[in-house]
Amino acid sequence: MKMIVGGAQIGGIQKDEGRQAVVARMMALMEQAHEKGVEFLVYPEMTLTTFFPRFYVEDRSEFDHWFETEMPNAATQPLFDMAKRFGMGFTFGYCELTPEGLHYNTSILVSPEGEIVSKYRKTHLPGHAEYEADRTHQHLEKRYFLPGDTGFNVVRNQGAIMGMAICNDRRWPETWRTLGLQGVELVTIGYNTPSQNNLSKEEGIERRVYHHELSVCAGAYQNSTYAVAVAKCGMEDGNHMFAGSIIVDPDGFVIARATGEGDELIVAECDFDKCAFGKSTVFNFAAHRRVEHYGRITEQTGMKIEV
Ligand code: CDV
Repeated sequence: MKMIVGGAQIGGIQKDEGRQAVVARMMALMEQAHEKGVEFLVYPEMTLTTFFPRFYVEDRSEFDHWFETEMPNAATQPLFDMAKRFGMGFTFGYCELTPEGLHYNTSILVSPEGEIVSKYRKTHLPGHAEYEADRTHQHLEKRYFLPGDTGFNVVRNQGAIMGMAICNDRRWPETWRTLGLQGVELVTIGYNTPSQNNLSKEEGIERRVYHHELSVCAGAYQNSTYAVAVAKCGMEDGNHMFAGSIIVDPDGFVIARATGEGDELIVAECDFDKCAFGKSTVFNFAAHRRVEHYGRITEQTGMKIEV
């Protein structure tokens, strides 16, 4: 079963850029995608707003205006309408404030009929919860979000088994294997990855991009799944985030790649029948996994040196 899949990379969103302007940019990319025959489109993490965890506020409720209390809402409804008109499925990330007052870094998967068929709340929140004066850049995701309560789930959408992860999740093999164990064929990942996080230990942008790509390619290969990883990138109010959006095949090869740091569409044809080979050979989980030796994965969080 073949599907043309797109990744809609979004360039920087400044603090004063409203939702409507961002949704207009998303719709321009969706229109391009439609012209290229895209049937399913992936947008980044926190697509609707700037990456505000860069900034500290003592009273975190001052940042509630970055969160959505319903989805779709007035700002995003035109995007849902356009996708339905095109018969295109899509996924995007946003900041969710629930009726109970809980804050999550969320993504949703929307069917071509315009129904939200799956919701995922980010599991692995990087960074810290309090202002850290010795850092050159703050990364306050732990201040503004709760760890997600959904876990990693899959849904059958447009004939393929799809699962979502968000940004930092892509670096954790547990994410991929949990989806792989459910037969995932397409993993979608939106991300905002700062090029610099702490100048006192500068890694360099090339190394950071390499680690991003390594994680996605390895996760795709080791679970024999396609993966689409899409950036929000470029400059946001003086902070740079790297681009590097990619589509990866079940052999772990990059089959589409963004070339710039702005709004950009990447497209690839995914043949989901190709997922079967790895899933039935090297990564035939039923035949080869040895769960009796994996207990530490769920029983232990941090490293313990006992020798
Ligand atoms: N938004 C993110 O989760 N960013 C992290 C950075 C902080 C390392 C990432 O894993 O890309």
